[in-house]
Amino acid sequence: MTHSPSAARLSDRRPLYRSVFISDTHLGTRGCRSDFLADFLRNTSCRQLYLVGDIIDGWRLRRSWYWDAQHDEVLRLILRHARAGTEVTYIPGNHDEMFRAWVDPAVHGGLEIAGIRLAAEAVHVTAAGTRLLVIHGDAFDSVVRYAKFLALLGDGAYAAALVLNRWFNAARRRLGYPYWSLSAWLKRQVKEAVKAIDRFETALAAEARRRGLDGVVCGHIHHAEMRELAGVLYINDGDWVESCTALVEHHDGRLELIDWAALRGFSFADPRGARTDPRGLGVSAPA
Ligand SMILES: [Mn+2]
Repeated sequence: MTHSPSAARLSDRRPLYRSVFISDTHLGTRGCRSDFLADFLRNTSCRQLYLVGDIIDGWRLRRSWYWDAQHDEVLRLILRHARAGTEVTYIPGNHDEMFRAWVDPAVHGGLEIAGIRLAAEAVHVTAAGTRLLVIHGDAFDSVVRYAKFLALLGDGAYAAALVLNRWFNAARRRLGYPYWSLSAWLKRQVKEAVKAIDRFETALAAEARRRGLDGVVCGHIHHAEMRELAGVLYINDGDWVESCTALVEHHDGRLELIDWAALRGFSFADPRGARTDPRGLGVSAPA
């Protein structure tokens, strides 16, 4: 007999997943899709929850600090998971590096606040015995802005760029300048972006391998991915700004990347908060 995830959650007390990994939520910025994230946290249960960096975005330095009730709700839900017995591990990233000062390497196991353990990194062992290095990944980043560039171009901006290129070169011609291809430049940039992502992935896989581990779980580049690389498993859990993805481990140790917005039928065009119910009952569970 098969249960839907929500039925399993209601019928017995076993959590939905063995572990859940999320990163790059960027709470404190307008970019954070906090309504989808709150919905995810409300409808998820797990033994271990890893917050893999860039969770709260630079509250001390940021000029355009943004916070609303939905952002509060996300924190409240994380604390609720911790209270309910979920082992929560917070691994700071570069946007929440203020927490890195709290991660004292001298203290074995790291600091714990309100049931949330702070650690620079972690090693997660799956039910199948796979040992994964859990780290944000910014230390292995050469040029991350390329990833954003790539995302931008993925959004149909390339077609717009071609139109712009025509106007641009018409103007250049009138001014007596030779033709300069914007589209060729963009193509070069995309190629560089792909190379930068590849370098990032290769560096992280190499680090896991160097430590004798079976793989790595990271975030940082907002690009969800799970594949074999250099003999180890490279997994990126994505983000909650440009996509809404999480890595989940099932009780048998099987790892899966889930796209929460797609599972729920949410659209990024939806007005913020329109598709969520604070009681978590008004929307149907994912299939
Ligand atoms: Mn980052």
